[in-house]
Amino acid sequence: MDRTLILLGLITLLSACKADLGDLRLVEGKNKYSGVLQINYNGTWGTVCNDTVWTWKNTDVACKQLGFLGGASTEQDKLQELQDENVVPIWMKRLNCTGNEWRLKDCSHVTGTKGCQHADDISISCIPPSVHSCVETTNNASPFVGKVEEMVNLSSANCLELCRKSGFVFASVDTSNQCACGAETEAVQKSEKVAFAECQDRMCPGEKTEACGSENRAVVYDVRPGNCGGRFTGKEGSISSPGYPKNYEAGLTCIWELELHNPDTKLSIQGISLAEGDQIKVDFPEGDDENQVIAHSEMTSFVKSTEAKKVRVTFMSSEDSSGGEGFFLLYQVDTQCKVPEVENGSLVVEPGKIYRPGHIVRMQCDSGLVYSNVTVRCDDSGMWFPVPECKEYKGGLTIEFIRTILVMVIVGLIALGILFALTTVMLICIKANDKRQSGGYSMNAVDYDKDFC
Ligand SMILES: *[C@@H]1O[C@H](CO)[C@@H](O)[C@H](O)[C@H]1NC(C)=O
Ligand SMILES: *[C@@H]1O[C@H](CO)[C@@H](O)[C@H](O)[C@H]1NC(C)=O
Ligand SMILES: *[C@@H]1O[C@H](CO)[C@@H](O)[C@H](O)[C@H]1NC(C)=O
Ligand SMILES: *[C@@H]1O[C@H](CO)[C@@H](O)[C@H](O)[C@H]1NC(C)=O
Ligand SMILES: *[C@@H]1O[C@H](CO)[C@@H](O)[C@H](O)[C@H]1NC(C)=O
Ligand SMILES: CC(=O)N[C@H]1CO[C@H](CO)[C@@H](O)[C@@H]1O
Repeated sequence: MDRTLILLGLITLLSACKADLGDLRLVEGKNKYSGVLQINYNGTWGTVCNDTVWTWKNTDVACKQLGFLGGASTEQDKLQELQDENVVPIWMKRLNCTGNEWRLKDCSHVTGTKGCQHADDISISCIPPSVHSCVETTNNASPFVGKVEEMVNLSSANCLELCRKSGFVFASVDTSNQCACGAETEAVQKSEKVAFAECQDRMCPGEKTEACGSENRAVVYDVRPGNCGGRFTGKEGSISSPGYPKNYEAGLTCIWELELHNPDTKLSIQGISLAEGDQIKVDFPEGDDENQVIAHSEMTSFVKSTEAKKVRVTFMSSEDSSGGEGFFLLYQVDTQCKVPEVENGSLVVEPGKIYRPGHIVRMQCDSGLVYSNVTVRCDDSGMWFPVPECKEYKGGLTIEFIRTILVMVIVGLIALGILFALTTVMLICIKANDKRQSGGYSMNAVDYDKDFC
C-alpha cells in the first residue's frame, strides 16, 4: 500500500475525531481569527458564558491556546445567529484567567449554566496572523526608516498593502497616522519588543479588531505572509497562502522554509479552506518523517509540536482548482522540559503533566545519596537547572548536612517517645481488658475498657 495513502487516511481519521477535552475553536466568525468561542467538553462542543466581567486575560489565554500570538479584542457586537441551546450546550461561566494558563479549562471557572443564554456567548478576536510584534519606539518615532508615509486613511490593511507593494518585509502602524515600511535588514530586535497588551490601546480606524499602538508603541506586521513561498528564520511568525484571506489561484506551488531556533515549536493551522484536490504539506527536511502532515479539503485545522529545526511547508493548487481562502500557519515557541532519567534518583513529577519554563520540581535520591539541589527549575531553553543528579556524599561536614542530621535525630527521638507512650497505654489497656473478659485476648479497640482508655 502506498504510504501517503495510509497517512492521508490516518490524518482524515484524526481530524474527524481529534478534539480533546478542553480543545477550543472559533465558529461563525467573519475571519479565521475571530468568532464565537467554543470549548470541547465530554466530546461535545459548547459555548462559554459571559455572566460577570470577561477580562482581556481570558481572551489572551484562549487565543494562545488556539495557536495565535495572543488576544486582540472581545467582540461586543454579535453577528452570529443565536444557537439552539438544545443542540449547542453552554459549558462554562465566570471564567477568570490569571493569564499564565496554557489552556482555558485550567482557568478558574464554574461549570453550571444557570442564568446563561446563548445571547451571552463570548466572541473573541485573536491577533491576526500577520502581526509580527509590538515594539517600543522612542518619542513616537517610527521603528523603520525604509519608507514612512502619512496616511489619511490609515489602517493596518492599507499599510501592509503599501509596504508589500513597495518590496518591504515589515510594516509598522502607529497612532500618529503613519505607516512605516522596513527592510529585512531592519529586523526587529528582541530588546524593542514589548508585551502585545501594550499595543492594545487604540484600534486602527476602520478595523476595530486590530491594534495600532499607543504612546511610544507601534505594531509591526510581517508583510510576507500572503506571498507564494519564502524563507523565514526566527522563533515565531506566520505564513499564509497567496492573497489570504482572498481566494488563491489555480496552478500554484508555493514552498516556505522555516529555520527555527527553538527547542520546541508549536505549528498550528486553525483555518484551512481548500478546494478539492489542493493540499498543504508540512514536512521536516532533516528527518522526523513520522510527523509530516498533509492537509486537504476535508481537514479544517491541525496543531503539531515539533523539535525540528527546519520545517518546509508546501502548498499546491491544481491546474483546474476552483480556489479557496487557503490557510495561515502560525509557528511559535512551545518550550517543554522533558522528564529526565536521573541515575539513582528521580524527579517528583505528576504523570502526564507537561513541564514548561518556570516550573519547579522536587528531586528525590536513593538513600545514602545527596541531592545536588533539592529542587530543579525548567528554564527557557527546555533544560532543567541545576542539572538533576544524585551524588555520593563526599567531603567535610557542611552546616546544612549537620542541620539535616540534627533535625532527623530530633524527629526520630520524638517519634520514639510517642511510640513508647502509645505502647505503654496499649499494654495497660490490654491488661485491663484481659482481666474483664477472661480468655478473650483481643487487640480490637472496641473491646477496650472505655472508662480508662
Ligand atoms: C458525558 O457523556 C456521557 C456519554 O456520552 C453522558 O452519559 C454524560 O451524561 C455526559 N456528561 C455530561 C456532563 O454531559
Ligand atoms: C459581558 O457581560 C457584561 C455584563 O452583562 C457586559 O457589560 C459586557 O459587555 C459583556 N462583555 C462581552 C464581551 O460580551
Ligand atoms: C479573579 O481572580 C482574581 C485573583 O486571581 C481576583 O482578585 C478577582 O476578584 C477575581 N475576579 C472575579 C470576577 O471573580
Ligand atoms: C479609506 O479606505 C477605504 C478602503 O481602502 C475606502 O473605501 C475609503 O473611501 C477611504 N476613505 C477615505 C476618507 O479615503
Ligand atoms: C539550588 O536551588 C536554589 C533555589 O531553589 C538556588 O538558589 C541555588 O543556587 C541552587 N544551588 C545550586 C548549586 O545550583
Ligand atoms: C552510589 C550508588 O548507589 N550508586 C549506584 C547508582 O546506580 C547504579 C546502577 O544504576 C549502581 O551501579 C551504583 O552503585
